[in-house]
Amino acid sequence: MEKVIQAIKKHKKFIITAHINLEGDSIGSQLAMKELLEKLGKTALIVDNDLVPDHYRFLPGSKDISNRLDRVPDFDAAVVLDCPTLKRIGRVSNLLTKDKTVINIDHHISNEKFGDAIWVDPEASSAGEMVYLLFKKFDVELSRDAALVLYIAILTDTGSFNYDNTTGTTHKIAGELLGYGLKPATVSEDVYDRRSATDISFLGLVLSTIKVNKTGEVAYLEITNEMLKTTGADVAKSEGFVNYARSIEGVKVAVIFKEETKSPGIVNVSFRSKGDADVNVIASAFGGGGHVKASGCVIAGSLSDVRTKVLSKIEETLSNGRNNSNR
Ligand SMILES: [Mn+2]
Repeated sequence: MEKVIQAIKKHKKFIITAHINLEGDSIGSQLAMKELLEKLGKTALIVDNDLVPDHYRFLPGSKDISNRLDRVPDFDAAVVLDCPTLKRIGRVSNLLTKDKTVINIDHHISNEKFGDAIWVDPEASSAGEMVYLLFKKFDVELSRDAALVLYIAILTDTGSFNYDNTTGTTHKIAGELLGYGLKPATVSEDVYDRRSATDISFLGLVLSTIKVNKTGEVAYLEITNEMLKTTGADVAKSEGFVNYARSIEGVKVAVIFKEETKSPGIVNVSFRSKGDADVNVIASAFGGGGHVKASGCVIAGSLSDVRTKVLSKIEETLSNGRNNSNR
């Protein structure tokens, strides 16, 4: 953290970025980071590979998140949030020429420790939690808006305080953020209860693909481009669907396979685990990564080929785990 603080102090003109497929933590931590830098007298522009999905556009400041690389003014340092690898920032990596200082703030266990100032804390629930600690460290007061976006970062990355990245510290910080006048029920409604009927039909269609393997330990869902076409749904609305597979009793690893909408022949795979299964190891085997209980990777191939490969890797990993614990 100290190196990150020094790097922030040293520079004046910043860009802030995060991973492709923006979600609660990446958006919330970036927006709060922008406020922190500006309150420290710096300039800061948020530029991402993707646009903010519709259902997060209610977040204050989200309109200022740009995906126009050609409109980025000169800068001397980049804060990269919630990214285990530089590859995850997509096109934005083209802006990070050698003369730029890269500040890596992340909580993924698979973080490759890229950049010039690195603060990686796999114990942190979210990048949002880490940005909150920076506010404290710099002794900068948060606005209510910053408190809101950080609360949402924590809320979404902990699955509403259900996952085991939730700690006493997480609750303590969430409690402090609520002190800025946030109402948990209202925030939860804004984040989770604004689905359209289309979103629910889409969920129904995805849930109908559920399959469980022979041992009952692996459950999986899939999203095809055909399903998106028939329902007219936005793939970004599928955040959290994988948890339905994870909620089945006895399931240790849940997976959702998504056909890439823009590039056919590419499949996005998201993993969630329950108990002691480590899905970071499984995703890493395919060049991805993330957390022990939540990870992802991108694999080239048809959906059925990718499914076969991934399921056999999971079963192999689970059976290795069994053999090791027998010893
Ligand atoms: Mn995160």
